[in-house]
Amino acid sequence: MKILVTGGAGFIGSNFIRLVLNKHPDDEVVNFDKLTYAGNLDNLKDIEADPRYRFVHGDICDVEAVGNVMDGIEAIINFAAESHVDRSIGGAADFIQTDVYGTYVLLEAARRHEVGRYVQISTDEVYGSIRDGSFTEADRLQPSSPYSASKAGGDMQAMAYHATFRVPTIITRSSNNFGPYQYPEKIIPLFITNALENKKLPLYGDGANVRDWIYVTDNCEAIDLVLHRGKIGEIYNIGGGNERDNLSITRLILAALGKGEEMIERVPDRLGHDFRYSIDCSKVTELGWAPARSFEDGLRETIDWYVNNPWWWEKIKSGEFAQYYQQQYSNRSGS
Ligand code: NAD
Ligand code: TDX
Repeated sequence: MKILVTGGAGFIGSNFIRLVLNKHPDDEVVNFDKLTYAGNLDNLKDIEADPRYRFVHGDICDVEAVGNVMDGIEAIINFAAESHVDRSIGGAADFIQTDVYGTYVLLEAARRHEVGRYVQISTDEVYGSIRDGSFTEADRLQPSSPYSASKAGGDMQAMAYHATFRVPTIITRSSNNFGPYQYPEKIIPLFITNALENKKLPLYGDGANVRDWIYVTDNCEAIDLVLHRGKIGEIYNIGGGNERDNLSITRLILAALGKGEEMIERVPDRLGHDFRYSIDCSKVTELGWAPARSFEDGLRETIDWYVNNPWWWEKIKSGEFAQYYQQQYSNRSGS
């Protein structure tokens, strides 16, 4: 199969491309990525010479550029997005542009070129926060951040293109991913690398907010399964079944690195901070998927990866990220 992966230079997309090339010897992958601050070709260094892989620098909002890579494409997997909640609070325009309009451009390309499958990579955040119980795919969407509202807009376009034009869409909504190659603005890589640099770990609010964590390759396996065996027109929740509050994760990271709790700095809470995400994953489980990593093993492997690969994250943290973090941190400290 020849697959167009958009956003393949990011965290989950790069892990997905690696999985596809390893698992399916006959597959070819075109990685179409704008290389925003989060896109990084270092994520794919080990596979860039594979003859079944091709990188194309482009924006999913650019109709012509997308059209130019569609030749022979049998499936589109859309990972491309602005993905960080805090940045969406600082300004939502890029989120609406890429996550909604960009999705529309790809759906149009899928329609015109009659691709066999279109997989929209979405998030559990579209359901909003839930105090008790778990959301199923049939629950209504109640996004609370500009990021999750934009992702919900992309989902709605995918559903509409299936209903109206029979574009063969499938949506996956996963919980919080963690693992190698995650940009260090997200809590787990930020806290690991800050601890390694002897910098404080900025914990929002009281640290009681809960996320369900999934190791990135477990999500990639589920996406691969859904691509091949999922039912057209359906939505699949993909969660690790590892609900943890932020303070517990912070403590695990500090303990693993031999650091004390004085490294934690309580900072003002995120605006509109969702308290808890939880999804029911029966549908994808019935397809035959189960996560392979426990949270503890995945976290250990992730910490080891950041410890052993400073070449990857040190240049990120001294580049674009440094300015972003400075601004973010001074806003929160109120200074
Ligand atoms: P990421 O921010 O690491 O990577 C996003 C990638 O998309 C980057 O390579 C970037 O250059 C590219 N991109 C952004 N705008 C683009 C555009 N206009 N055209 C082409 N490429 C563009 O994100 P991630 O964490 O890998 O997330 C991938 C997808 O999974 C996103 O759609 C996100 O909403 C979703 N998701 C992420 C998580 C998570 O925990 N990280 C959880 C659930 C869902
Ligand atoms: O410095 C921090 N301190 C902190 O306490 C950061 C960056 C985060 N947090 C808290 C906020 C959240 O409760 O940690 C939790 C996780 O935050 P993020 O890593 O920013 O992830 P989240 O907001 O949950 O969203 C992530 O999961 C769902 C991804 O960024 C999304 O792309 C995905 O859809």
